[in-house]
Amino acid sequence: MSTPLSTVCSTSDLDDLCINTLRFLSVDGVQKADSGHPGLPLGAAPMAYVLWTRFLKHYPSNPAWPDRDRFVLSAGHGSMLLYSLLHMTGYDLSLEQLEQFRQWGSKTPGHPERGVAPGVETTTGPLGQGFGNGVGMAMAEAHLAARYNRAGFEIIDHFTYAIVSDGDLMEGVASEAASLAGHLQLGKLIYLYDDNRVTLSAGTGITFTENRARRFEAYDWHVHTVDDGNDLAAIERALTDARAETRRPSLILVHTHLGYGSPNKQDSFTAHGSPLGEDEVRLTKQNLGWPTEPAFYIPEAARLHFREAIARGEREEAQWNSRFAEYARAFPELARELQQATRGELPAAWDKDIPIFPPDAKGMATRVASGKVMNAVAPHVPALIGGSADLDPSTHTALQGLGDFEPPGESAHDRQGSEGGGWSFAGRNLHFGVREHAMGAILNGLAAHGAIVPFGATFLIFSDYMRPPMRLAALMGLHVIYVFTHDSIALGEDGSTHQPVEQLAGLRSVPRLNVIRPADANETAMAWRVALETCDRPVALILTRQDVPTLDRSQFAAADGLRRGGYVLADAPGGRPQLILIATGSEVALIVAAREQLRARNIAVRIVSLPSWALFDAQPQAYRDAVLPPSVGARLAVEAGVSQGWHRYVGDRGDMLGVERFGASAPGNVMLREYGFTVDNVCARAVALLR
Ligand SMILES: Cc1ncc(C[n+]2csc(CCOP(=O)(O)OP(=O)(O)O)c2C)c(N)n1
Repeated sequence: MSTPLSTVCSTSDLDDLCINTLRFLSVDGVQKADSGHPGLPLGAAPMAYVLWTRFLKHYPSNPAWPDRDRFVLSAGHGSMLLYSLLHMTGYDLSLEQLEQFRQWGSKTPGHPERGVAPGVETTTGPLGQGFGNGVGMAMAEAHLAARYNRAGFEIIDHFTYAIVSDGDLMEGVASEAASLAGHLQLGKLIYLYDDNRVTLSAGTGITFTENRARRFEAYDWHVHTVDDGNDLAAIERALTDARAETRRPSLILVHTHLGYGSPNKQDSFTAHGSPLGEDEVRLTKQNLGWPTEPAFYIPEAARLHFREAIARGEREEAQWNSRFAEYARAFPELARELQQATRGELPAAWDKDIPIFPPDAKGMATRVASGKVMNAVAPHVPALIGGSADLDPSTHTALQGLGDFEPPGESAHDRQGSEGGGWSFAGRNLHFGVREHAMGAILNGLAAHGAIVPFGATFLIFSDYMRPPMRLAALMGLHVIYVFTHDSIALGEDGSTHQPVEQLAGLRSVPRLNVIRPADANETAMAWRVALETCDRPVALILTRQDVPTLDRSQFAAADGLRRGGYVLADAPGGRPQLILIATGSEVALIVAAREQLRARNIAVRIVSLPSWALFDAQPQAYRDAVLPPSVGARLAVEAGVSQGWHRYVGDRGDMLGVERFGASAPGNVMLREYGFTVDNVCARAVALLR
């Protein structure tokens, strides 16, 4: 039976009313779904309330307004708190959607997913990722502000906020990202830490006892503590201080109680990840002076107060629009460039300087070709920024003369490794340091921010260190470009620890991640075109350390066949092959040579370059059958990686020359020979298929 608020609710205080609305929308959502995490919203609602009603610059009617503040709920398991905030402040997320939390087809999945509910900036849930995403967003803001703002025209000027939890701070990726954020002096990055000292299965007393404040001070963060997470004035003061601190990122440790208000579960891990239970929900509501019924109760006063966000946002957006219009009159070129980047479009003639590489039997490593292409493109594509995890000389990903993204001022004392062109946030070379995992998370933040197409580079083997954010990039459909070099056992002497074997198969298994392993310099140029033109997903370029011949395209099919994922490089006489050889990347040169030998033995051979399974699989069946005719069962695939997955292209009667064990230390040519990547062996394996 419904009880009117006036007779039960012991408080008339508007703040309490609003905070309890967030708390109990969250609790009721979890209870109805019979699944979810009520503990965090109960404890963290006050800090979320202060941030969202007194500081956050946003416009619920236009969640894509470019200069909005960014908010990340890094502790994504507290998703009902975010959904409650979005609903209450007037985003297009109905109460029915909150009631459908975690249900099929709803806009309120278990953890917040970018693109599903409006206002969700990034997908979170895997702890620590949101922490890294926020750093990327703050880097994007700093870069765009340095590039586009002009005196009197601060058109890029926003904060990045997050709520982070114990779990976020425990994850290694947060340490990497925090270290870099401190070094970079990202003063507009402000994290509220829900310091409740309880995780999923225990108190932090058994796992996490370091001094978090001193840890972040050591990273050169500005650290502030709020002793009582229900003290709104203290939270407001801390946020005001954090915004006034322009040099260092801020961490505000807010002491809260997991499951606040629950008589039997507060401060216990039992409040973390399961519904409170109907009895406990009732007791908690009673304890906090909330009507026990109806569920999903929203007092009108609370709704009206939260909805002030709409008028405020409308005002702020309108002011920004007029500032931007003035800016566009004063700096039309810059304004056009920024708008184009924000829309995710490439500028006209962006590709006019991409080289055509002449045929060359010695050739060049595809990592080298990639570096040349990047440097030909970057001057025309201002949105392209990125860097490597301390591997620039090896990955060839430096954008020469386009500046180093570093804080201006005294930290510029050591300029070893500078790419030239200036030392400031306008620099387009990001130095991630040896931090692959944070690099992946930061790339996601950069891309999610908008107006930036980020790239990140490392050795293919170390893609393993960044798989979690890569998966999220694919899940979100973010336009991120990965440059992975040293792509096989052929990298040689560094040995088995550095020789990728299973990485290609692993990356290819990620839905919506386009993996491209180009065969030569011209395929590499084409791969970069695809990477830049593909806006709705991440692309991983897989490149060699060693030289590969640049094919003579007057003898072989044009490299733009790469756009279709796979193509006939050279055919048998009359287009009637007895045998098909298929390869990717550096092994294409091997099947090209094998073809010569087999032709000399009067065997009708077709050779196929298959740089991208994802693109090839997306082709119509007729095209795929034209490249790999079902009537030709004798097919040999050659790739210096595990054979897993190749049977779909070689079929039951085909074979695969791959690498089914770890590598070893030896010069690259010795490695290839010992592992059977020789023309003779390819021919022998191929001929065996004809018997
Ligand atoms: C990378 C990762 N590992 C494990 C989990 C499962 N998990 C979800 S929440 C949680 C503990 C969270 O504790 P805390 O961050 O303090 O959140 P709170 O208990 O305050 O809600 C764990 C282990 C996860 N979501 N992500």
